[in-house]
Amino acid sequence: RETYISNYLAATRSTGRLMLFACDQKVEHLNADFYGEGIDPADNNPEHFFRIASQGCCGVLAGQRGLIAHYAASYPQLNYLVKMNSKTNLVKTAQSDPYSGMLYDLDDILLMRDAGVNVVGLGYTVYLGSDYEASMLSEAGALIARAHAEGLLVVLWVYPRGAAVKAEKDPALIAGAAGVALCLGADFVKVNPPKVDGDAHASARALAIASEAAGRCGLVCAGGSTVDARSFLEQLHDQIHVGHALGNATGRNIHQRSLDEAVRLTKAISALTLADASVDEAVAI
Ligand code: FBP
Repeated sequence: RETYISNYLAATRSTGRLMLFACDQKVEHLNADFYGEGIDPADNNPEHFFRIASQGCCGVLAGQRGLIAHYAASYPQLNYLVKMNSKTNLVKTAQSDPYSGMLYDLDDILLMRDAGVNVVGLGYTVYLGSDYEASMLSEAGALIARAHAEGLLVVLWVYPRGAAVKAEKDPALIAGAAGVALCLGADFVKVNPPKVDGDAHASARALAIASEAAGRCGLVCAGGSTVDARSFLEQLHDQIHVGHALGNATGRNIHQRSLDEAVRLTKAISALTLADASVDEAVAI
């Protein structure tokens, strides 16, 4: 229990809120998120993640075990959250229901922790509504129980997806996803922001219903594709103050920028997420 509390405090920087830097896209989206038009060339080098996190400010760096293992010795001060499953986007969900399999066993992560890597938590994706939902739910449930016994916190990515799902960002489905994560025992649930056509504030109000449905499981939103920094911070401010999100989970909007810009944005996001800064205050950082 003491390990769990200290990991929780480290991950949330003693605020109870989460600033998660999502660095799992090298598997999820292959290299499309890291090289090409509109993406800073620095992003093609995986060490970019670690430079940003170490010079900037985040609660946890979330990525697959191997990515973390390759760089953690050079960046021992960071809090790591190991993503336990992943799949690539070559799996076309229009033709087949998605399944994201476990990549390694919890024991492998505990060995890594014993070797000195600062692993504070685990992540796992459930595709709700997929034909393989039952497998992912039971893997997630068992993982959470074991992780908690080992003092690790768990963030579930819960994405409604598959042939049975007509609209992945339907507000009622997102609220349902939040409740599923709570019932599995997750500490935080990461969802896509619900979509209400043409009205950003209505989307944030829909998010408030999902946050309430998540109960004692904190809800955070995926960042999505990169937009200008102020627009991103305004959206995040709405998610927190209207949608009652308990933090953020941002990937591309951070790492697709130059090191300087990305470092600055992590500080702005952290100020807004963890210290209730206004958008103007965050932009000025
Ligand atoms: P972004 O902030 O870049 O949107 O990352 C969020 C994220 O959930 C990643 O953690 C994950 O790899 C990816 O998006 C999954 O996206 P998709 O909806 O394409 O499966």
